[in-house]
Amino acid sequence: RALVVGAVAALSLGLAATEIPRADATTATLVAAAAAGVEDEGADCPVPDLGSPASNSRLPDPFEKINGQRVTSKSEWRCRREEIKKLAERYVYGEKPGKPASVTGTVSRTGITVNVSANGRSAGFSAPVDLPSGSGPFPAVIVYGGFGADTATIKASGAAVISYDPFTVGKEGTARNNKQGAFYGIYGSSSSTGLLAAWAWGVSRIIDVIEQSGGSILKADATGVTGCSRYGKGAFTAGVFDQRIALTMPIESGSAGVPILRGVAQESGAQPLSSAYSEQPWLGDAFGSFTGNPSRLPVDTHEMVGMIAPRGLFIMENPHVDWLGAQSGSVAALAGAEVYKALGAGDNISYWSDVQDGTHCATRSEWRTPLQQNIQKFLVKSGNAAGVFRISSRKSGNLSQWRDWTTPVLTDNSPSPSPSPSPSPSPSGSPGTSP
Ligand code: MCU
Repeated sequence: RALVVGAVAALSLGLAATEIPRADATTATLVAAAAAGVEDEGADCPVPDLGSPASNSRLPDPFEKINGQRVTSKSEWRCRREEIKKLAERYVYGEKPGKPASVTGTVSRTGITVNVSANGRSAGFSAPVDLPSGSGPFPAVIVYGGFGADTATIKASGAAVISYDPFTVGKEGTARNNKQGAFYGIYGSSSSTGLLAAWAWGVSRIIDVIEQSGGSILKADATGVTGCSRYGKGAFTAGVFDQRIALTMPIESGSAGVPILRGVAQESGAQPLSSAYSEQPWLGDAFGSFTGNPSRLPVDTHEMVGMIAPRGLFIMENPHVDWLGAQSGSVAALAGAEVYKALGAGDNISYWSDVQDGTHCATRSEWRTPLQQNIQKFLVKSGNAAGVFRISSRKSGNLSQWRDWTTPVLTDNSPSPSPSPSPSPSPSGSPGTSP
């Protein structure tokens, strides 16, 4: 089970754990505040017909639009991101509906309640809150499940912990045609949306309630999300699909999480796609026709990483357990980091798999400092540490083997029919704009 075969060993050849500190601190400050005020900034973008998927054994080009043209400016990314979102929903996760007609609820110093009604149906769930010391209002980290996240460090860094039980929103252990939980109470037990998108929808509804609460206890613009293992898959998906989340921190997420889907399909010992699809209805029903041929997927998880850009992302992985596909995780991070770089936000993504303890979801001393730094930078907004890539030599992927595209140098603004001659050097509110 702990076998590392030829391919993996060869890729790791001669590589010690690498630490690549990122430069460009000024840009980081600008984009650190880049969490959007809305769940989906590109909701108004016209997305062409998604077409039918063509086979590609390498990672799809994140910068190539559905119409075949490449993105040339940062401002174009907003609508390219929306295309990726639609592809991700259609082929991987199933649809995550937007904010329902009615979302109400309460935020107290000890808990959050959420009540939703839509389609003539109602559902609700709640989540305990644990505040750090001080008077607040506080940023918060939504922690999926009850293990694997270092909640003591989260609180010591100044953020509240919201304990989210995703099973209240989408239960595990059901058949695909009989899904249960608050999400499926609204959208129907035969909804083709998988648990990960349903759980993400629940996170978005928690953020709706925080926004509506007036901000005296929890700040609405400083929400992070984390979780380990299946909850790492969930935390990643939540960050992908809600641009109000300022910091996404998936831990040891494995297949259906961060690792590229094309990669886990051939990484020795990694959880096969068919297994990830059938173990629980995590992914959308439509993914079922791709488990045997991920090359036909018109999207892969490096583009989900790109959907999180330029917001804070700290990917934590465990290279000691083959099942977790950490080599494919490193490729997702490296390829997704190309989107961050193109947006001038290369400093906002971190990846760390160089850890000693092989125990799945252990609390790890190696992650304490980067965890604290990410929370300070993106949630407390008091720090500006550079992102770090520390890829374990045990499971280090090779990006050049996986891509046939290059990273464009994006101009700041799209060519506009009527360019506005602005003398101001500071483009206000333009995410990812670098000086
Ligand atoms: C890594 O996450 C999962 C994995 O996909 C499953 O195959 C295994 O059963 O459980 C892992 C997990 O959630 O462990 C807590």
